[in-house]
Amino acid sequence: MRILVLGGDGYLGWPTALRFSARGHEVVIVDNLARRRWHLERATDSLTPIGSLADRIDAWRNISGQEIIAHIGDVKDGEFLERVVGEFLPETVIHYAEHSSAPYSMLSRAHAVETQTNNVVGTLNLLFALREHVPACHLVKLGTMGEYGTPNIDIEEGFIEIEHNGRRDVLPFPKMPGSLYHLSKVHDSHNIHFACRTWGLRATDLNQGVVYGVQSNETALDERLSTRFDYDELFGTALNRFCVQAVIGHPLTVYGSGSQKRGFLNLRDTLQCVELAVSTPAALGEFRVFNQFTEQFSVLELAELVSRAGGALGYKVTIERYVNPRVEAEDHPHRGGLPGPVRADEAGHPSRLNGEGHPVQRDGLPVSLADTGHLDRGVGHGVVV
Ligand code: NAD
Ligand code: USQ
Repeated sequence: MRILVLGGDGYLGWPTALRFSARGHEVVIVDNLARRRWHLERATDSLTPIGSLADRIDAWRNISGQEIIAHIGDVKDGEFLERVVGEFLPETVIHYAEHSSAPYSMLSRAHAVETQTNNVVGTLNLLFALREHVPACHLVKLGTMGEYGTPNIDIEEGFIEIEHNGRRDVLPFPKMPGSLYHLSKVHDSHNIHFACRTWGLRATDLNQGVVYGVQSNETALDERLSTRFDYDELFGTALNRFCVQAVIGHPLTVYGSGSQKRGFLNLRDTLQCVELAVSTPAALGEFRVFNQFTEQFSVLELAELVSRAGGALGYKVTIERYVNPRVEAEDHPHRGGLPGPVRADEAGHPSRLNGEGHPVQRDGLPVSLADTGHLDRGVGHGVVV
């Protein structure tokens, strides 16, 4: 299959490109290397020593004999994207090419405008390129659980049946996200839904929880294939940060009461979710939504798990509560709603796609901590709270 991976130089995009290339698919990457620039601007960096995209692609060719083609360019540039789509004629597009940091989007007007422009314009350009050149192509888009916010009802997968004044309809689930980044993903979802309804495109929106972990089967083959792994306060996600903090002896930075809940999944499960979605595409005109995470924890529960797992590996782990730098609900019944396609085996939610998860408490967390432990020689600039 011809697969276009937008954002293929990123944390999730690079291991995704490797996975599909390893399976023998024809893979083309688009990335404008913005993520690397954002770290340069803030003097932060990936803990894993990632090479340039060209070096990583060379390493993959040497190791696997497979070729990945990369185009360096911006999906905000509609003509560039049309050219790539028109020439490659992808059968599947996996779209990760977005600004991915909620706290970054909340720093200032300029950061908010940058985040929303980047994400909404890039996705709109993609929808027009697909309509023009490959209307039957399956778009797999990374959405996010945070699009839903923290309502006081169960979160459904994308849609909810509503009865109002005696009539019923199935409508998009109401969304009240907690950051301007998450709002950009809501706008994307609406635009993609529109393109499916109106133009007959096909798309799967994967609302994933917070991803953690360092390795996939392919990145583990050779250090030169590593994906990025960040632990700074803007781009490092909670569990990845806690793993690094445990290893270097920094207190785990629990924001506020720590009672805010999130759904979590291992990087290996992100790849499995994406593979499942790609191998069973949406129908023409269909906009599918899947909520994806293996388990749900409060941030404090998560810190306690890391503390126990770290202790078992010989690390002395402490937990500290910090004034929450984010404006977010801390006491709410749900965040993840019902676990989706790849989940801990005890969860009983029926789903159209099913997979084997790596639960945090089983193999996910200890493996992730051990992987992080191997990297501790690289922690050079501390963990910013
Ligand atoms: P990332 O920043 O590592 O990856 C995004 C990649 O896209 C980067 O390489 C960046 O350079 C590129 N990019 C950004 N804007 C671009 C543009 N305009 N043109 C071309 N390339 C561009 O982030 P990630 O953690 O891999 O997240 C990827 C996607 O998955 C994002 O859409 C994010 O919202 C979503 N997501 C991430 C997580 C998570 O926990 N990491 C969870 C749920 C959803
Ligand atoms: N948190 C802490 N301490 C920390 C870091 C975070 O307590 O050191 C808390 C935050 O306050 C928040 C929760 O942990 O309540 C999650 O924060 P996060 O930084 O791990 O994740 P978030 O900002 O929500 O964003 C990440 C990814 C984003 C993705 C999202 C999935 O960066 O790309 O969309 O997870 S979700 O949260 O389900 O929407």
